[in-house]
Amino acid sequence: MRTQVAIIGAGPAGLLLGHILHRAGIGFEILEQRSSEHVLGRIRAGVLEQGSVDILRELGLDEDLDAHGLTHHGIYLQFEGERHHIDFPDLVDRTVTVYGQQALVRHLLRQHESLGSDIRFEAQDVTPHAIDTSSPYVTARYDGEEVRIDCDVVVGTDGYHGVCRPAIPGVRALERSYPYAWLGILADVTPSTDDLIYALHPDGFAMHSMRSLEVSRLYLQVDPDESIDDWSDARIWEALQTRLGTDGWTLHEGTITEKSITPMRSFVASTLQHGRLFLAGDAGHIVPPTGAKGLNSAIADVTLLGRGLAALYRGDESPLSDYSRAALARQWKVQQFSQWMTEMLHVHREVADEASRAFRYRSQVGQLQYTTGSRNAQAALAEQYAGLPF
Ligand code: RFL
Ligand code: PHB
Repeated sequence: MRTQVAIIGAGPAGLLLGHILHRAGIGFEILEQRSSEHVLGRIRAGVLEQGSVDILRELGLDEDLDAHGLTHHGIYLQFEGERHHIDFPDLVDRTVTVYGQQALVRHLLRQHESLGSDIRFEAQDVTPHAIDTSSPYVTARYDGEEVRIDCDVVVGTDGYHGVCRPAIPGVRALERSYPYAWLGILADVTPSTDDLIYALHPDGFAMHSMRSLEVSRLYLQVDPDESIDDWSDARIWEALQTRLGTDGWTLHEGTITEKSITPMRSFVASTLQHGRLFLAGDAGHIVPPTGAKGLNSAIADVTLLGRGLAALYRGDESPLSDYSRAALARQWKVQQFSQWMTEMLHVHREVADEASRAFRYRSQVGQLQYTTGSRNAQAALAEQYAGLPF
């Protein structure tokens, strides 16, 4: 078998890259190790930057987004029992859109079905080969048969645990982990807020997001070694009520339909390309979810990579050879923003002595007071949250 671009991984990065290549008239094939049901069942991210929305519009992939996406004009930062709004249109003339990754993946897949795209789910032992040469290929087992796909370029959109990054000789990991995790729930209840609430509370971080006008998404900071079995629904609501509570506001409770704990990590690969292999999305970098940047970074990467591949097939290799440098330059700005939001909003229980812990907490309150009190600081937050240019 032969194609122009072999894409490994059918998450949002791989599926969107397929659409970008289709638009450019470039042939592709996507190999995904999981079933389509599994891919469609993953919940994950919820916020799209304005630039991500613009890309989906340009590609004509905005029908479902327009029907179900919720335009948001900012976020709330809450601390010391008070809530402060950061107004994005006023500060930077931009908005963000709440639109679940699950809905995006469903729409991208449906559109691929109507194009008749070549996507192979449940492909086993997917392996890139000869990436140092101009004739790379990918092998896999599919429907009990060994397949070999010859191609011009291999793209690894196979997430953090994929096979493509380790295939790059000498690739290094620049990373840090955090001494906390997020317990996330989906609940059948109308959101109790118009914009997302990010709250620092002495018991830990809490957040109120949503998926629709009927479904709320909420998160709690927990210790990374905690078990979800120790968090009954009643205990979760009680913690959310305590951490998100403010005078005169009610958090409405509803049936919890999903709950899980996610560890938090910052990670960047030292390069996103080697020969004819390119990495995009979580395969190349991970952020803690506090800044809502993971999905958006995946969209930014494949946009850049798509432009590079289109130029390659017009006979100009230079944008593609600059891909890793350009994508990582943007990614490091996103990394520092995600780290900044994360450290400002979480309780640092790992700090051993009480005086240092109290100092840390009060300085975070000072940081939040400065951020909410200064128009310049608010604008810096708004500019980064609503998204840096692609
Ligand atoms: P994905 O989504 O992990 O997809 C990778 C795909 O590759 C497949 N795969 C393989 N296929 C073939 N062979 C192999 N050897 C393979 N190994 C893996 C996998 O099965 C999978 O289908 O990566 P992608 O496409 O780069 O997309 C990245 C995003 O999923 C991720 O960054 C976001 O979900 C992160 N994230 C958030 N990002 C945001 O922008 N805004 C948010 O609000 C936000 N919230 C979140 C998040 C992630 C979370 N979790 C659970 C990690 C909230 C949470 C709780
Ligand atoms: C979500 O809705 O899942 C979500 C929103 C904002 C974040 C993280 C997650 O920062």
